[in-house]
Amino acid sequence: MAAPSSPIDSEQALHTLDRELARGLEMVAAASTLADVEQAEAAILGRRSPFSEVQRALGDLSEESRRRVGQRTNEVRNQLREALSGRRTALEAEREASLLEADRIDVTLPGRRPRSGSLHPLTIVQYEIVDIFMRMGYRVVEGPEVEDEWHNFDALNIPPDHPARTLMDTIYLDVPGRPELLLRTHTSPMQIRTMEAGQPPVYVVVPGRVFRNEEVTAKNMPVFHQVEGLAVDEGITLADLKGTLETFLRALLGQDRRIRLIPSFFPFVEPGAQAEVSCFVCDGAGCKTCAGVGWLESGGAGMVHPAVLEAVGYDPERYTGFAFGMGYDRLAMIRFGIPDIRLLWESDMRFLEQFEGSAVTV
Ligand code: YSA
Repeated sequence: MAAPSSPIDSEQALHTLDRELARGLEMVAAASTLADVEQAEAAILGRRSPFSEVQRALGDLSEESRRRVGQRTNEVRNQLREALSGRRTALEAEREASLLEADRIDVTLPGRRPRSGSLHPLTIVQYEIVDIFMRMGYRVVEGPEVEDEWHNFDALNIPPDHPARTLMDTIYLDVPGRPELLLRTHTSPMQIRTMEAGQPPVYVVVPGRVFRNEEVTAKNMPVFHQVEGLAVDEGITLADLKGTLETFLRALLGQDRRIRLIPSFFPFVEPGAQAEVSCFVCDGAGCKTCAGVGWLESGGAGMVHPAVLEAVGYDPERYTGFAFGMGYDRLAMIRFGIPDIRLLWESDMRFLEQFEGSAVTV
């Protein structure tokens, strides 16, 4: 409760107002926190302050005195409020500045770089292969990894008792009622699927994973990658096959590489060939990398067998074609000088880091 105001005269009142103004301005100037300002306001203008007492006593003064003292009261109140508000603004600005200072981030320091991934060497080689063939006008398609015997073998002129079936140690799937399902042993079944899907001219490449029940060695994996190529048109010859493989392997492995086709057998081509590329280390002279022969094997190839063309309803009298299947894990080994195929599968960062920034250049 406020103390009852005692009657005062106007001189006394004016004196109190001057004193309170001086005291108030001093308190405001000394306030170093916002809480100090609140306290000062309560002390100078609060209900129990001498200033408020003068205000309450105004009614007891004569009219003339009330006018004079009332006017002075207003002036003093305004001055004090102005001082309080100025101090508050200044302290708030100070607080804001110190908060900003505390939150300051030094952007002049080099930032911590998040580690970004990079392409796996196999992916780099796959992209390069696809790019080379696309520039030669080939279409890129992908096929199923789970195949049936018809596409993987029969349609490719490999009958059930043919030794080629046992040569490619096949992994059959255990699906009830579907004994014909297997993991494709090569990408060649996509030759059949592509030809079944449309008429010549056909120019496609098919990159993808293949599976064989094989032992792991420095050059062999049970899961590896092939890229199949198929061109069927009128008037295609063995020279087209050689020229295409030469263009491709030189673009991938270097323009000074030489290519040779040595006779080989695949039931779905006639004639069949093994495509070899001159050793990138000794350029054909013979060294450790190529086991002294001067050449590195890169895949199988040949002219599409007329029986295969017939199996998909193409007229072998009108159309001829070539096909090839390259193992690109081994192409990646040649491309980057990787001595052991297992390195491609081990996810060893020390190995993979060497390919960071390897541009996909063709
Ligand atoms: C042949 C004639 C054609 O007209 C079309 C395609 C072919 C290739 C045939 N389909 C095939 O698979 N032949 S192959 O068994 O000799 O494999 C081709 C390539 O795959 C090999 O030259 C080799 O580079 C790679 N390869 C084979 N087994 C591998 C392997 N790479 C890694 N690990 C294995 N286990």
